[in-house]
Amino acid sequence: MTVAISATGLWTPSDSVTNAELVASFNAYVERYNAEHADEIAAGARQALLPSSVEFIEKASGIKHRFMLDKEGSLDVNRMVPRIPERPNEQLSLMAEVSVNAGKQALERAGRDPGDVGAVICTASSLQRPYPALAIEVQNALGASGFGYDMNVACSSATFAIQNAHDIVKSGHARSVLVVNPELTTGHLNLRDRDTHFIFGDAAVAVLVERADIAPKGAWAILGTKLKTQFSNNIRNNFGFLNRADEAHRDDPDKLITQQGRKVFKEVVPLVSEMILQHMHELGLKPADMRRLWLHQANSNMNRLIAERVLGHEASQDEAPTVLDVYGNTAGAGSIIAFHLHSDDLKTGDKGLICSFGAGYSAGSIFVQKAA
Ligand code: CO8
Repeated sequence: MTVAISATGLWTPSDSVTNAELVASFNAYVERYNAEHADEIAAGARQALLPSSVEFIEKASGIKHRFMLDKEGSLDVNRMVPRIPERPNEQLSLMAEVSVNAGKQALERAGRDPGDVGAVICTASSLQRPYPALAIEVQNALGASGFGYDMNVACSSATFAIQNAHDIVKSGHARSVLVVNPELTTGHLNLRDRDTHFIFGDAAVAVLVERADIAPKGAWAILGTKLKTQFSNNIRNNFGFLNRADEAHRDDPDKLITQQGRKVFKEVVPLVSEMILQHMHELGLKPADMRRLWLHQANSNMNRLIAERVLGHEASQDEAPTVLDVYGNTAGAGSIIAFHLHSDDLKTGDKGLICSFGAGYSAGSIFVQKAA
């Protein structure tokens, strides 16, 4: 039985932040920090902080802009953390709310009622709480049947969940599975860290995975899925429920995302390109068969190199679209945003690849073909 991606949905916050705005806030913080510690810095007892720059960010990452849940709190130099008031338990939680927004859009685009959905998977690089599972809250809010569960594979959260959904449909546990991937990354971003403050943005996506024989016209048949992991500490976040048991380190910077960006770049490019080429070979596909690559959106230079290694030539924006300039890195949601925004123009029979890569390391590839 063939399994298909019937439709996708996308939710973005209304707050929009340019590099210039982000850098102005960061540099104001640096100036204040250096002034406050001027004596120690002059005595060599403390290192001065260095300013950030718009030119560096654009050249090193390709990011020009991102959407954020709360611009005011994130840019306020006295705070530099989004302001997100807690909600009472009776109210839909924030991650469930943005998931429902993206999920409803995917269902509408597929012409599907929520009651047709037999399972919900909520997948994200950071989950709002351990339990009850957000997926079950989303299932309840939508009025879907069956079951729901949460999972987390950092930037590969969406592709790993699509593979789970594919297997659920294939084995007959459900005919329609809704994958929701709410990425509220700015909640776990250290806006005082020069190396990472510019990288992430907020968004939520949804992917409806169904039996191909019930999928709507123009759905995407899944030709094959492949997942790979290889342990690395180069992207790490030590936030967790045991933090409260060691008060001395509870609020250290490693309880937010930290990364060795250079090392990640060098190690992940060959890992992912080789994985894609091997998967392509296993499916009997050739680079020339690929109409489009929807790659993870972490860094434009990284995507350029991976696309070139896969296709055998430098890829155009049409062959490997980038959404980094507008969205920044939205963790698991990046490749799905690229697919959501840049797939309607493809024709019946066209083949493409959705591919994610990130912390773990983790990588997921999903080859698809547009159905009639
Ligand atoms: N402004 C100005 N200069 C800067 C800045 C800045 N903001 N930051 C660094 N520099 C300087 C450095 O000090 C350095 O100076 P020098 O040469 O004098 O030492 C110089 O610029 C070069 O620095 P780098 O070598 O660090 O710069 P790179 O060219 O490597 O670019 C990047 C840095 C953009 C981070 C790049 O390495 C990169 O994108 N790497 C890939 C990272 C990646 O793919 N990460 C995946 C993350 S996604 C994931 O899985 C996480 C999921 C969790 C999401 C939720 C989190 C919130």
